[in-house]
Amino acid sequence: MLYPRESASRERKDLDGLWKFRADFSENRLRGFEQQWYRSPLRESGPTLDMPVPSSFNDVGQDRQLRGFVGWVWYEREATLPQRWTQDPNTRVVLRIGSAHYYAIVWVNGVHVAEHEGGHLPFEADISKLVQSGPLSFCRITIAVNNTLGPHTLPPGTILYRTDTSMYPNRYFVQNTNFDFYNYAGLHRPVILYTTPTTYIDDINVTTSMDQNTGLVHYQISIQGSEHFQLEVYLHDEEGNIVARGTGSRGQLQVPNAHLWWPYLMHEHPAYLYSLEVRLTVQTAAGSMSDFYTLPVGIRTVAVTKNQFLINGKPFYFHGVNKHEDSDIRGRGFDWPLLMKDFNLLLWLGANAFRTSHYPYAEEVMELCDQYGIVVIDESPGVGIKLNQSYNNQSLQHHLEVMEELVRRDKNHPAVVMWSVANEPTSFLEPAGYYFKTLIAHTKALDPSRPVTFVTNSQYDTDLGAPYVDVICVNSYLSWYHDYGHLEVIQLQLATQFENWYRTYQKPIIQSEYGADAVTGLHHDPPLMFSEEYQKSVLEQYHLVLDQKRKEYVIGELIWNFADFMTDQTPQRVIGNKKGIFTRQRQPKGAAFLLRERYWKLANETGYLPPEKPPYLVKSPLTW
Ligand code: GCB
Repeated sequence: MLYPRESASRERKDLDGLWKFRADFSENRLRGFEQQWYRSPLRESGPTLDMPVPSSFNDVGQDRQLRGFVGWVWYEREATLPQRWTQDPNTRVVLRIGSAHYYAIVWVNGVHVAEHEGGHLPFEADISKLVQSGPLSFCRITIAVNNTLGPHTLPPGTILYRTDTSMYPNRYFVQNTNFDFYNYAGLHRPVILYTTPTTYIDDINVTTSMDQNTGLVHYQISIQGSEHFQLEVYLHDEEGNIVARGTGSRGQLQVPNAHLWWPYLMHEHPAYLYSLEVRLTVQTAAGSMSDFYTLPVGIRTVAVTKNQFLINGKPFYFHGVNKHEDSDIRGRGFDWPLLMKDFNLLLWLGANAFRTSHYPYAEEVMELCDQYGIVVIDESPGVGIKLNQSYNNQSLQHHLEVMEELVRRDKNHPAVVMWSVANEPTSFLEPAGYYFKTLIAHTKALDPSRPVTFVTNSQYDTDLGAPYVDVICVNSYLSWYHDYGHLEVIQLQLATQFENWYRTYQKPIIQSEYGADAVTGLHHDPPLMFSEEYQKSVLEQYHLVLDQKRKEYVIGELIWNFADFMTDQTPQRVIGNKKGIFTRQRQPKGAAFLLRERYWKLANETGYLPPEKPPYLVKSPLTW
């Protein structure tokens, strides 16, 4: 699925801003459907709130009930359309929702146009007929969103009905989940309208390889709307020069002396991006019609050996973070200032990679990773898969579809070097073997160019999914969730962990999570749990072992977590998870400085890098 870019043939209208909003507090949560709230403006069926989009609805207001609301919420907004969108029969008008968590139903002018399951991937509806059928130059968009998670959703959840009326009110229920982040909900990413001609470039698939110094760009373009068309493709370098050209819907472009796409800190000119300009021409009875789309292309290769991860044939060591899409007030809502702050912090830190724990991130994030050279392990929302029933056919089928949507969306990003199909499933349960075998094979079939993994916290000798992954990604919280306070056991336990996994599988290993909570500003020396000193000490102990094993087969370390983030309320969480090396407001804890020293040292040691840190030597991202 192509990211909606403007071009000479495509326009885009952003619908960000305040939408009308109502949560359906009726007992069965179905009043909105019973009364058909989509039929007429929302204000006519009852009171509404103003709700910002994109944003989670949870933390914007002062209402505790709305914060924890489970069920259907209704969004509505009217959009005025340019006349040519509604009058020109050769224009196709598309409504695109970047992410609606979790299940969404969409109406335009009261007519059902789309339904989508899954909170982290975009979906769209062709609404041309609806907006071109009458004299109206505006349309009313209604989106009902349900955040309920069940045994077969991704992530899974359970609704617990509390029936003891001596303890709970009538029909009382709570949403339970098996993951450690708040189930924020709403319209989390931009909602837009865009146009294409009625015959249009529907999708482009690009893979790249190298033959000596010549870059090879293999492309495949799919067209909708007509079978008779001409296609021209032009590959531009960063200066705008055309370096290769082709025709037809598939082919191979050759780029002599190609500039490769290198990760941040691996090359003095990281993240080199070419632009693939695609021009479609169709002859119609009314004359000729054109569509134009330009896709950024990074030429790079990825390969895995039994103890290395190779990018462009050179060993790559992941030194980075795990993130969340999470911040004050907006919850999981997309926000440009926050995004830039996060990227500036990654550059400052010397991080060359992150994992999209535990769900796909916004497309704008992936674009920035391409532009800055931040390598991505792209994870599906397969988190919290714990119960036996979450391995059944219905769950598997949905998981396969989610991987299809994810690969379709992110396949062209050079920054994405590996897919992660899940995080910490109960992969020792009997049905997990077939489940992960099928899921990983399917993902590889969708994209043979990238390795596939899932992140495990099971034991090396009982994990039934590990045989199918290309890279072992293992999480451990030594001296945190057990052996509390005993920093002295970390080195031995970590070395044992690595040796067991490597001996069993002979595959490269990433320490995909490790860390400790630290309440910012809380100090104690000698270090005690929850102090900044303890967090640093845990990291230091891990680093001693990582420094030995990275000479053998450990190919990366990703701290848990980049920043503090919101979770459900539990006795273990003090307004969220505090394992961030930055606070939720993105201010550094002591551990951030420790990691900064380490990451720059690692980059220096591997010899790729100018010896100074930003902002002095690295080009300001704003000029890239
Ligand atoms: C994990 C999970 C992550 C949690 C983290 C923690 O293993 O993958 O989602 O937040 O541990 O802090 O407990």
